[in-house]
Amino acid sequence: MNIELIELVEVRLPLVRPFRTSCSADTERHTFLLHVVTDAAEGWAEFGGDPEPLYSPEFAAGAERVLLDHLVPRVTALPRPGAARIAAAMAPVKGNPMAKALLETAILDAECRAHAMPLGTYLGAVRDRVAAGVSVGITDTIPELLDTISGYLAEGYVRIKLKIEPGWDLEPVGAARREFGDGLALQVDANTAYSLTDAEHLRRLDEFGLVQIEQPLAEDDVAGHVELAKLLRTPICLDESIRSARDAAAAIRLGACRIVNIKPSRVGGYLEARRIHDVCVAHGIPVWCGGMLETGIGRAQNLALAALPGFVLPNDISASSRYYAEDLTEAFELADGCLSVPDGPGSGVTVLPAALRRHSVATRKLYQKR
Ligand code: SMG
Ligand code: MG
Repeated sequence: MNIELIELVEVRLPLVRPFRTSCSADTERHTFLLHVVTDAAEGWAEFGGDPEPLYSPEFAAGAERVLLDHLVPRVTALPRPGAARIAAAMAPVKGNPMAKALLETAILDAECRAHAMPLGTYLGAVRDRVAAGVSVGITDTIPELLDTISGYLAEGYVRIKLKIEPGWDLEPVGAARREFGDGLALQVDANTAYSLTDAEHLRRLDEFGLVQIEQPLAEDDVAGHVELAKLLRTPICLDESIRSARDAAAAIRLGACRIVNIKPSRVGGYLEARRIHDVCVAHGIPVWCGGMLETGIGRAQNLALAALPGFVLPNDISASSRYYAEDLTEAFELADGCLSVPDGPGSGVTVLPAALRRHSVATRKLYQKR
């Protein structure tokens, strides 16, 4: 497979409702897609970060720079740039997992399409439907929150995740538990908003029977999570702290978490995501697939990953309508609390030209074969 063209398509899609977390507040998804054209097939991927480095240290303009100057030249210099060799070619460049994930994923998508193989099959999928949870942002009032949750439950989501931060934790969580009862699979995500000195306060969440508390402490505070885990009954799940299979192995061995949120973009792509899955399965640690408000492009690829056997908890992979009035691919719809894993070649979805035209704001060429 020879790469002929790599272009970046900057897109802006309005969100159907604002999404606020302890680290950011968004009313649109402003990101970019990577489109790779080879002599055998085309592939697509979606940058998992944002224009500002508020959730992850990477951000769109920085990722574009690192792709253009450092990653694309290394990968296009390979005689046969197959997905399995991309990571090694990019390894001399430190960090930047989201930028690396983008290039590897677009090439992997093209490669799978060239072999008429679904991405799920390539990764080792064992199911054709995936349980869909929904992540609920911080709202202005508790009635507004309960209203939002009630709408999602009516649609059939099988698990609710509430974003929390200091000042928006015990009250909204308690209100949700009282309103929807003990049967509701409820969990929280703090996006690093607390410190170990909040342990006594966080311990009060135990009474609400949460499935997990996600990333309460700073991303580099694995030792803090170890201490916190000794004080809480609620299982700790790590998101931001897990950047590789090695991180996952260390966090598990140290006792920093009992659950892992695997986000392919954050960990450098689907191949490293699969390695994290394998490490967790080997240790009996349940995993689920996180989300970065992906359009249908990233969503389809996340569904392929979430079809692996260790993804035993509902995922942050919701229907297209949870985020967008119009998606860039055919809309993903919820059926019995699940989304279907696409079974076509590669990610199995087609980017709709008219939708892409409506939501793209710029296209920039990163490479063209001469
Ligand atoms: O894609 O459904 C989705 C969003 C899920 O809450 C979600 N993602 O920390 O897990 C997380 C957040 C990160 C994105 S908001 C900064
Ligand atoms: Mg999270």
